[in-house]
Amino acid sequence: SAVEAAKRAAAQQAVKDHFDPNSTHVGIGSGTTIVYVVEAIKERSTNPNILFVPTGYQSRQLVINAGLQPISFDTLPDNVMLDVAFDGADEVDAELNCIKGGGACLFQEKLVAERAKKFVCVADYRKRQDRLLTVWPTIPIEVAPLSQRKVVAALKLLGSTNPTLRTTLLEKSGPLKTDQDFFIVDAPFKTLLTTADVKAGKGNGDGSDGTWEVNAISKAIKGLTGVLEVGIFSGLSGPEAQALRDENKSSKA
Ligand code: DER
Repeated sequence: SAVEAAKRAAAQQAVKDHFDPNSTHVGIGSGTTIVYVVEAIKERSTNPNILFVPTGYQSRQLVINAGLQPISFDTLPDNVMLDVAFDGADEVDAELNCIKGGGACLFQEKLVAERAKKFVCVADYRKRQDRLLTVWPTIPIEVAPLSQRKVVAALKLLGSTNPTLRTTLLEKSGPLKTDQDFFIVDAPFKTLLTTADVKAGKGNGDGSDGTWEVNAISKAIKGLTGVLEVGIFSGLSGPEAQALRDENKSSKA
């Protein structure tokens, strides 16, 4: 299909541009696009000693089935940063902020993304929007089961119309459980403003006028007791990315 071809093309380009065969540690995300990333890495990888950090059971199985060497995130030596981490996204905005969590793997995905010198988001044309929550309707949030009802109530106070506990009706009766044995709450919000939007006066961005900026809503949700992680990946990650961000700011100044 055209979509699968687009996913494969995005993955091939991402690996061509950002996979260095001399890498020692590479992060592998979750979802369907990442399957093409692993295929492309397999085609280019000559070094059998590269260690691949998965972001959940599906990602780990993908690495193993490709004959690549997995290493668990919690056995990484403290001083080791991943050379690069590849992952998909549900939506990406003009500032490269991402909505992630469609596959309910957002916690380990964020752990790995933040441990990488460079985070490469592989997303086909469907994911690209000016602002987050344009097409993808909700922010996925990983929540401790005991706190789920309280978190839903708090999300409504932040302006989410109908936060919903994710269930897997077809595969299992009852709520979906993540690889951490937590719940996912999907919280709809109005389209999120970028930092540029707030600077341009398009809204307060702090919820006071009903509009939220990407980082502000992410921080507000993360601050709720019982929330493990929020499916908003803001900007790039890692020290190299910080330098890019600073460079961007100075060039825009
Ligand atoms: O859950 C995630 O964040 C995944 O990366 C995901 O939603 C992207 O999935 P896709 O590559 O199957 O669209």
